[in-house]
Amino acid sequence: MEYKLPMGVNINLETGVIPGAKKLVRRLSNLKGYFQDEEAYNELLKEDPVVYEVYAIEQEEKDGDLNFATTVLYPGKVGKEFFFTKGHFHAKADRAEIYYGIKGEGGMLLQTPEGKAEWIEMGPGTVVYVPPYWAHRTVNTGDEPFIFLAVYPADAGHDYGSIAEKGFSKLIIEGNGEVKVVDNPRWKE
Ligand code: M6P
Ligand code: ZN
Repeated sequence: MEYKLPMGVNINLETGVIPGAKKLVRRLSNLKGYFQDEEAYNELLKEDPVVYEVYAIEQEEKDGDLNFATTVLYPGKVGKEFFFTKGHFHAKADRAEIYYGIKGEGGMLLQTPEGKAEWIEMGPGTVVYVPPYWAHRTVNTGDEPFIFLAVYPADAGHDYGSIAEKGFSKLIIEGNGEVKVVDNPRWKE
């Protein structure tokens, strides 16, 4: 038996950076078709801001192993809609996940394959359990970076397809200075 070696790393709690992790950057241009307000999207595209960064320590896609990653989700809006991550089902749909809030304010939007949605607010210290089969997207509803840790099975994989096409059945928007969860007018089952 060849044993892997254990390791410990310190997450920078101010910046979200995990030393030695693989860094992924998602700009607004990588989120084409995701936001409702196309005019606002095209206007902001001139700056093409970074919407989020992911620092991931990933293992081979094997049953029983675990990956972990921090996400730094920047504050901002496209029209009234707060910045969010793409959101995904797991390719192995029955794989669960745990998120842990580190810094900033936001929440998680979850959805079953049938389109039943749930919104869970997150701040520093919040643990969110993502059950098997639920798609999940995080949203920054604050005015500083929203930073969190995610721990997920190494063989979970990402299935972006149906969220990229149909989105979530709910939108998280700003209205009168408040965070509102509203029906997505473009949602169809
Ligand atoms: C978390 C984890 C990652 C995921 C990342 C960004 O860190 O769930 O697996 O990649 O968020 O989310 P997305 O892949 O939906 O853009
Ligand atoms: Zn996931």
